[in-house]
Amino acid sequence: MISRIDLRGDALPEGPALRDLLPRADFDVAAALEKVRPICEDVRHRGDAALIDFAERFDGVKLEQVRVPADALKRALEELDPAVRAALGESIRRARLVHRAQRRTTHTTQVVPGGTVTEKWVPVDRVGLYAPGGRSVYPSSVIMNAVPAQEAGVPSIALASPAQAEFGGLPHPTILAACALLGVDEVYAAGGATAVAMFAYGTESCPPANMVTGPGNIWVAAAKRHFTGKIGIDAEAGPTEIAILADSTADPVHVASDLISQAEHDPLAAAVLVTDSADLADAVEKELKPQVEASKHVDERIAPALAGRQSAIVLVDGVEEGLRVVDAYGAEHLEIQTADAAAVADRVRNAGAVFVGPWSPVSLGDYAAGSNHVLPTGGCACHSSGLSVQSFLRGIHIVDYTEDALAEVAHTVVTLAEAEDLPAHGAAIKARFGWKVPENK
Ligand code: HSO
Ligand code: ZN
Repeated sequence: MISRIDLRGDALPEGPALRDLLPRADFDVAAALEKVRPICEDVRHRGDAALIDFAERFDGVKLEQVRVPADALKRALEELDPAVRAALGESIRRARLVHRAQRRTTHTTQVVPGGTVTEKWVPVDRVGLYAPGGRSVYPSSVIMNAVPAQEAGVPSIALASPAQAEFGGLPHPTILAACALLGVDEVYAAGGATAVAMFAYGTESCPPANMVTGPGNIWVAAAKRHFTGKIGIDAEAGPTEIAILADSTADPVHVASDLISQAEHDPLAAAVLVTDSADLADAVEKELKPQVEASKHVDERIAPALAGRQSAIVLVDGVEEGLRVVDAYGAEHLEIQTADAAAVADRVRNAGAVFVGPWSPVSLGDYAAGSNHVLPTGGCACHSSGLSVQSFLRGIHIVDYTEDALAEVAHTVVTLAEAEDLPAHGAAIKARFGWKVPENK
């Protein structure tokens, strides 16, 4: 059901060599790029007409318009199961608490008397959020994208999600209801690469956005890569990953259920247990079987995800070695289920999010911890963070020097300009002081 990698005994190799020993899904965005390019070009040239044609081809529904009418959003919220509405409300409330605390404040540094640099944080003007359809209809992801954008103060927020034939060409009603709850009223029925292209280029009905965020399949990731440099993106989200660093104190029932919880997303989802306890490894493996059998999405997702080359139980000599392994792996989600879990978690350097101890499972973070669940996958946690208020802000430096403050540093600028053979840079300083470098006072 799940393979084993035994790294006990010999010393662990360093960084990239260690990473090569660890399991990971193939997720070939480059190959998908070729297919995505003509789709993006078509949206660029034919706008809404292309979106309507692609919805017919990919989603099997003939749209009259791509923009979702306001009354459809209102109706979706009215018809939403009250229990789901309350749960979404609580999820939003917690996410707001955490994301509001991430807001940045303007800060001014006085470098010298009369010379200041102010760092001002400005939200991007317009953001396009993407919510997948098909296998993954996740209103929780609408929350995880919209809340940080809203808390960052983005003035214009739109959302796209695939047209669903069974709902008359509208996106899934729970996605619409989540939008209505969040106050996101600009919604489009567009899916995959076509939605990213719609936001990147703009169409007759959708003004272009500066940035696109949100999870999606390989086509969404490829479209984001296609537009990198033209618009901002969050990350090329790949299949979900959970890594668990556990010792003999961990409960195998919890460990198995948490591995399965993320395997439930995708046949390419990764579930990795890193442990120094062979007994725990055996117990988890034993526990997986009945739990998998009792699960819902076994054949299409859970069983292939656990059996795939991206999932494994990795045996190590101790928690210290385990820490090195999980740092080399850089998981999207990392659970620490060891004695003194908080101290171990504190030492983690590479992970999208860390879940500490037996009462902080990943599925809590997926829905209602207050943390964000849009996190770096595929080892990108080694250089990137998950979605946050910061993702939607730009820090602008405002440089304000007086004549005296400039005179004081003129020599430094001129010297460096000459060292770089850029004398016009130095001249722009001298021009202000009678074409000479002012004497230092
Ligand atoms: N675990 C997914 C997010 C999600 N889970 C949405 C449930 N719904 C990636 O972080
Ligand atoms: Zn999940």
